Amino acid sequence: MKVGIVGLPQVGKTTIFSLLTGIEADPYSTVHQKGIAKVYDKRVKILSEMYQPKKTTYATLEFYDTPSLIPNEQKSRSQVFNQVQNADALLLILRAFKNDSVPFPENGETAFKQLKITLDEFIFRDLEIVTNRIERLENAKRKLDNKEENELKVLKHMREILENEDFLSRHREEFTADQIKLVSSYSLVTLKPVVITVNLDENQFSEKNYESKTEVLNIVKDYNFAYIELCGLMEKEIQELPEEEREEFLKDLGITESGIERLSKTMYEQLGLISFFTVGKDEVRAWTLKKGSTAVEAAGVIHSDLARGFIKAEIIKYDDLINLGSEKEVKEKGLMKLVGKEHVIEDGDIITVRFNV
Ligand SMILES: Nc1nc2c(ncn2[C@@H]2O[C@H](COP(=O)(O)OP(=O)(O)OP(=O)(O)O)[C@@H](O)[C@H]2O)c(=O)[nH]1
Ligand SMILES: [Mg+2]
Repeated sequence: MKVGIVGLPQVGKTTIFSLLTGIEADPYSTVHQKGIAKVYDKRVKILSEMYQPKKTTYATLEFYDTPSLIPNEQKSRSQVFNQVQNADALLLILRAFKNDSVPFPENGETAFKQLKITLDEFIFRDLEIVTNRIERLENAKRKLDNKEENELKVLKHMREILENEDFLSRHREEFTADQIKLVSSYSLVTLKPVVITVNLDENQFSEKNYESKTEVLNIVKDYNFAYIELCGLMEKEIQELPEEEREEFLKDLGITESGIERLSKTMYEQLGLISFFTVGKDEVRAWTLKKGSTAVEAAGVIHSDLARGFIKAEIIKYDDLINLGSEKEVKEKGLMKLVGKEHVIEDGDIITVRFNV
């Protein structure tokens, strides 16, 4: 899964990118990077303690940092959005933290103002693309085929929505899945899942409040965005702690999970993803799957050979394993299920695929 980090100048994009990926990014560098973030999941750690495998592998998300999005500058807009074209979701960073040495974005001295400005940029970007394509189709010096005629119709409908300064995702039900497919190569940004991430300072974090929060939350609800608050600097401190001290530190702050853990979870929810596990002496591993996927699809995520030669899958529930203490107990209680290809996998399933080579 690929996630693009976008936002106005100096809101903390690179700081959050570094936190997520552990890549020490140079904030003055003009080269923008991608990096892999581990999806923290306590269950993986617990399974690993149980099986003592040679290797423990967490699920991952891929993040892309982008340059400052400068309002009303077409060049900046293309530069930023071209970098996140293939992203499955966007992390939109808003700045609330106070820091006298870092200026707020122009006209964006509250998180809400930044949000409005950024959403407009999303809309301009899609409007540009949709309008260009409409012109190209209309000026074609030949008769359009059926598919192109359909596409033109879809694009015109989309243009109308965007001209009303609205997000396409808010009108999703006005289009069929096939219609959306017709325009999928344009990677329209107002159709992508969005996670609003507000970067707070320590005071705001402990007060759970910042200026314009109510307005931000109204938009989040209205647009069906996911939402998370982070304190960039505090996260850095948490990350630098040895693992044993982390939990204690979080407890002192009155929270149970670091921002990065919450962010992974939010990302998973917004993207409709679940985790399943494979366990054994060699490796304990978490895998990512779209909600509603079947056993054979899960097998395919592990290896295409497992999907091709799929016979059955053994499934035990993570909770059963933890409650009963061992695979043996789970089997004796009859809680291991043997399932076929079409069985729908649930979050926390531990899977062993039986297959023909
Ligand atoms: N006090 C405080 N400062 C922060 C926080 N996060 C980032 N900063 C500072 O804000 C400045 C900008 O942070 P960056 O992460 O470089 O922001 P950016 O959005 O990547 O900036 P551009 O790429 O130039 O648009 C840096 O000087 C950071 O040290 C925070 O949570 N608290
Ligand atoms: Mg940056």
